[in-house]
Amino acid sequence: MATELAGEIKTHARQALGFDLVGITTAEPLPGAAHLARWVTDGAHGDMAYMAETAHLRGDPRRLLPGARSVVCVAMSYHTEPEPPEPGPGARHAVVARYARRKDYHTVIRRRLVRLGRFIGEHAPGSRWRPAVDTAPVLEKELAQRAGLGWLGKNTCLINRNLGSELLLGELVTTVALPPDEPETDHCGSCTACLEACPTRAFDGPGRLDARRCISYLTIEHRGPMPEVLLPAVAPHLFGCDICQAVCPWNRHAPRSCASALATRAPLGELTLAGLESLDEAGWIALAAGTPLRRLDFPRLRRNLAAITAGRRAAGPDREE
Ligand code: B12
Ligand code: SF4
Ligand code: SF4
Repeated sequence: MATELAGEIKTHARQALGFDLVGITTAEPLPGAAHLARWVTDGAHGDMAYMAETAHLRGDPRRLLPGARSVVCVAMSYHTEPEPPEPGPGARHAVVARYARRKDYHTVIRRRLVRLGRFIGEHAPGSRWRPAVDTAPVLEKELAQRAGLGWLGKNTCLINRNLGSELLLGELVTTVALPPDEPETDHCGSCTACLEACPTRAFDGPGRLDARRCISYLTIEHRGPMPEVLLPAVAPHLFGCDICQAVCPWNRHAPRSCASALATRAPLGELTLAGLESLDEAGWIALAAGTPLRRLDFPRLRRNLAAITAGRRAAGPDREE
C-alpha cells in the first residue's frame, strides 16, 4: 500500500507537476546537524542571523511538522542556456547568478508542492503535510542526498549524476510513512576544480564553505560594507556567483532544462553597469519584481554597484574600460 502510494506520488510529481527529480527519505534527524552547529560556532554564517537562530531546528524535519514520518524531496533544473564566458573585472556587464535570471523559484516550487500535498491528502485521508522551499529551517541538501537525488559536492552543492548541480530544491514533509529511497553516494573523486576556482578562497576544505568570503553571501545576504580586500574578486558580480558550479565537470554534459516556468528573462542575463547605474528605486523594483533579485533592496543594489566600481579600480587601470 505504502509502496504503491510512493510510486504514485513520484509519477504525479514528475508527470503532472513537472519536477525533474523526486525521491523519498524518512523524517529522522540528519547527522549533518553537528557540522551546522560547528559552522555557526565558527561564525562562518557571517550576519545570516537566521542561520544561528534556527540551527537547533534544521537537523530534524519533525520540528517542521510534528508527527512527520517522511520527506518527499524534489528538484527543478535551471540549466537552461549555455554558460556564457565569465566576464573579467573590466566587463561592462554586471553578472547575475543563473538561478536569479528567471522567475522566483520559491513561488514556482511552493505552488507545485502544495498541489503534491493535496494529492497525498486525497490518497491518505487525515494525513498532514507541509511544504518547504529554501526559507524553512531544514537542511535541504542533506535531505535530498538521503532521498537519492544527488550527493553534496566539495563545493557544498547537491549534484545529480545526470542533471548536474543547477538544481533548486524543495520538500514536502508528511505524516504518511513511505518507503525511503537509497541515499546517493559521493562522485567527486579526486577532483578539486571548484576549490581551486573560487576567486575569494571561500572554501576552508572540501565541503566546508566560509560564507563570509563567498561572493554569493556578500552580494545577496550581507548587510554591511564589503571587505575591501575581496572587492577585486567580487567585481563584476552583482548578485550571487556560479563559478564553483561552472567549473564542475558534472555540469558540462548535463541536459538543458525545458522547464518553461524557469525560462530565462531576457534582460536579466545582460544587465549593463551603465543601465543599472541609471536606475532609480522604482526602476529597480520593477526590474527585480517576481525574480530572486527582489531580495536586494535599492540601498544594497547601490552598494553592490559601488563594490564593482571599486573592485575594477583596485584590479588595475588596464581592467577598467
Ligand atoms: C545559507 C545558504 C546559503 C549561504 C551558505 C551556503 C552553504 N553552502 O551553506 C550562501 C549565501 C553562501 C549561499 C549560496 C548559494 N546558494 Co544557498 N542556501 C542556503 C540555505 C538557506 C541553508 C544552507 C545551509 O544549511 N548551510 C549550512 C552549512 C553548514 O551547510 P553546508 O555547507 O551545506 O554543509 C553541509 C554538508 O556539506 C556537511 N558539512 C559541513 N561541514 C562539513 C565538514 C565535514 C568535515 C564534513 C564531512 C561534512 C560537512 O554538513 C552540512 C549540513 O548538511 C539553503 C536552503 C536550505 N534551507 O537548506 C540554500 C541553498 C543551499 N542554496 C542554494 C543555491 C542555489 C545557492 C547558490 C548556488 C546561489 C548562487 N548562484 O549564488 C550559492 C551556492 C554557493 C555554494 N557553493 O554553496 C540551493 C542549492 C541547490 C543545490 N543544487 O545544492 C539551496 C538548497 C536553496 C534551494 N532551495 O534550492 N546559500
Ligand atoms: S559561489 Fe563563488 S565565491 Fe562562493 S564559494 Fe562558489 S566560487 Fe567561491
Ligand atoms: S568541481 Fe569537482 S570536486 Fe567540485 S563539486 Fe564538482 S566534481 Fe566535486
